[in-house]
Amino acid sequence: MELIAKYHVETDLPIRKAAIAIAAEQSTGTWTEVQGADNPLAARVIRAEGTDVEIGFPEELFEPGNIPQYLSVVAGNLFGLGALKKVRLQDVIFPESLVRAHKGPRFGIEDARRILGVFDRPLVGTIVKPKVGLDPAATAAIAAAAVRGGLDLVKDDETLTDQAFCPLISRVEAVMSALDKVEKETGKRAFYAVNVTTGADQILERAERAVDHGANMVMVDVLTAGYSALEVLSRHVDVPVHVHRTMHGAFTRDKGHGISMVVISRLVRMTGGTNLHTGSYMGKMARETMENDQSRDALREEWHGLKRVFPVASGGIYPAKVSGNLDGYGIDCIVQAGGGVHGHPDGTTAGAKAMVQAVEAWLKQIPLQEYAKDHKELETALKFWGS
Ligand code: RUB
Ligand code: CA
Repeated sequence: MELIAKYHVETDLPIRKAAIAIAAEQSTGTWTEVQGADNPLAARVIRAEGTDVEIGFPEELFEPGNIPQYLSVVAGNLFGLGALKKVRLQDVIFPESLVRAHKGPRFGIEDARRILGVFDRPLVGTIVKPKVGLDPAATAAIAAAAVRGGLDLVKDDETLTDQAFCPLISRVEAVMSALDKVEKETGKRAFYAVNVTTGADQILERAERAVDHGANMVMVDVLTAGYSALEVLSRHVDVPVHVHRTMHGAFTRDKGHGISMVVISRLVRMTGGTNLHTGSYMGKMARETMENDQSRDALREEWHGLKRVFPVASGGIYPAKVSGNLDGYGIDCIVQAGGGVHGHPDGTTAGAKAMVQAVEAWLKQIPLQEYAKDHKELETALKFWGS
């Protein structure tokens, strides 16, 4: 079996020559002829047409279970090859043995739904805002206000970890005790994804400590911390993992160069995320919807028996942007708003209700303006941010 890597390549060389250069650089060869480079571990060019290149890498080239090593092969030094003007890794078809060397999510979509008792609608989440600067008590008050409004998930911003102004353990304790109180009063259960991102020497201990202090979900910034950080969490920590993709724009933004969100999605599913930010169809960071579709499918379609992962639409979302995202992602997704909840003129609980109402309107296929007539939080949101 082979691993097939698909690239977009821009070069002045004949495309086949460029493809051969990539295959050589990333397997047995180098810039000049060396003896023995035509051995069975040599990669081969499967396709080289226009700007499309597909390279087949023999399975034996890879160390099963070692994601950093896979990346050094399919997404390594080729990005610096002087003969290529641009190169983007668009997709990777992994052989079954490499996928199976990873366990995938310990908690998938179905598990997260079972924990919440929510089965028939998209989940609605929020990021606590202001992004940073709140102390644990203030963070907990905002989280509780959001869940009172009906939200299923409250998460930290990606830049909040364990700073002195809001120490992680005090934060977990404060937020979880506030959410327990809301659950006792209203029956509404929600996840709190506490951001445990840190260096490799500490992340597991930090996450375990967070869980010991009540955390029911942990969050990791996968691209800054590394896929191995996610993998260690999903294997050893007994709660679902929310995966933020901060820094992805450095790889994904240029459609001619870098690494696609689809590849990131596959790696996150292999290494065990429960939720992954995959981009929005409408929002402040909305980009290519085709890549959203492909990432969504990579997370949710049957794939060597691995559990399914929630795509998360986030970034500049408010009630009027909900339906466009749900049209793209469907029921099995999380739609999330920070400013679009806490910036509501009547506060966080009203903002949360307005988001939930926008999801209800989509589910019932009722136009938002129509639904807003007897849902005052939504009505206020549409007036304030536009519809
Ligand atoms: C959203 C937010 C998210 C990013 C992520 O806050 O804090 O971290 O938008 O973007 P707000 P993506 O709702 O106030 O914009 O999900 O595209 O990676
Ligand atoms: Ca953020």
